[in-house]
Amino acid sequence: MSHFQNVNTIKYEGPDSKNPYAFKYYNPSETINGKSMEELMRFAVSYWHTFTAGGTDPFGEGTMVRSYDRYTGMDLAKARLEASFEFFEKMDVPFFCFHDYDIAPESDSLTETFKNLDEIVAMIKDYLKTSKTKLLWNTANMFSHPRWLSGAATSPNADVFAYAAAKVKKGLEVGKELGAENYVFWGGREGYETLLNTDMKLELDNLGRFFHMAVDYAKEIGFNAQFLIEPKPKEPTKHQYDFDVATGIAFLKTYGLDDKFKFNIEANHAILAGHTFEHELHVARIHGMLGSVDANQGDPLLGWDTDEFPTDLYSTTLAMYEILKNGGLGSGGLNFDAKVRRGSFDPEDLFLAHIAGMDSFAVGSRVAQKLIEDKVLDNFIADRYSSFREGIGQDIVEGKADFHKLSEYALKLDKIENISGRQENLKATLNQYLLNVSRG
Ligand code: XLS
Ligand code: CA
Ligand code: CA
Repeated sequence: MSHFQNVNTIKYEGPDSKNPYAFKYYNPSETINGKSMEELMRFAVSYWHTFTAGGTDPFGEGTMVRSYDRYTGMDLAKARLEASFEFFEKMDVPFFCFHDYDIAPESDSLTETFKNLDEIVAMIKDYLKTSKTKLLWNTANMFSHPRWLSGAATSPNADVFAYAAAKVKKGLEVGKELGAENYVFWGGREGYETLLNTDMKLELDNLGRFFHMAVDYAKEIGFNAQFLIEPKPKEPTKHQYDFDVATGIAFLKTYGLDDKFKFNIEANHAILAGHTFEHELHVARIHGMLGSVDANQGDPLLGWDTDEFPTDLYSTTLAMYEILKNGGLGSGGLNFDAKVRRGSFDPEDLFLAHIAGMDSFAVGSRVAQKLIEDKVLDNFIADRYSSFREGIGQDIVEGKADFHKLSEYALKLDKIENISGRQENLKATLNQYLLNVSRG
């Protein structure tokens, strides 16, 4: 049966198209710096927001109208799976992502949970034989069930730690079985509410131990996916341990894990951490640790994790700038960890939302590529730091200066001449590129 009978495969029709069910800017085969848009952006659909979420909020029930709503339990899981592969095909996306809990129901018995999972994983494996859409990453949900109320690998309860290990062990096996290119660790409830009851040192040490065990097990079973940590500063706990990329790097280095992990950076989480999306991408990139992206946007007026579909062209442009500078995303991709609003309850809204997100990143990729080609920012930045390419600046960079030499130099200076940072002009130039380049 068809779950989305009102929608056909979405195609590129160009910027003048009035067809809502067509891409205006995302042209999968168009080349950006030697890669097709499809290969560069590697879009993924998130299973949880698209097929599992129903539009509930703290004030009300779900609003979404879905063909599979009449089922429950494993029948619901199977109907959702059928709908998902129809959706992937019609959206023509190369990837999808899921939590174990999204694809198969959890029960109080771990044995039964794994049995449910095995049954659905076997079905996914079958779909993957013919589907173009592959698994970008999977992960374990270790935050929804009450057992995780004080965290998983950072729980004060060793039984919970063991349970979490069993879930991730299974997740790694599933990832290998389905050919996942990455495995994601988002902290969930790995954080704390108050120091009055928390042994932070033990919790962090345990988290380090947990990640080492995961690395060892993946190696043991020959699962070569890239491991990714997804930082988030707060929500659900007040203090999340993986606050932002910089905190994540410090953690990974402290526990000797920095060569095993990269980062999955979510736009909305960057904002919650008081950063911009591009800041987080940049920090990861300059450390060689930009792995994958959860492409969404937050709302500064709300201040929580709203997971909206990305439509802000400034943000997509600056994000694509970092991604292009990174030489692409390697085994990562742009995963729409984004949900349609509660009022957008039609199944068709799922298509319209993904089109909006993909078109926004397509515009971003074109504009960013042109900015790079024309060296707009590169030349400006090179000039701004030119004092470090000659004289005393070059000595500093080459390690030929110490406080004696610098002090002697400074004492002889009669005046210091700074140059303008030209922020406003650079922003106007960005506008000019956005307006002139976006149509392709
Ligand atoms: C929640 C996170 C989560 C991760 C995967 O805020 O974004 O959905 O991406 O567990
Ligand atoms: Ca996410
Ligand atoms: Ca989020």
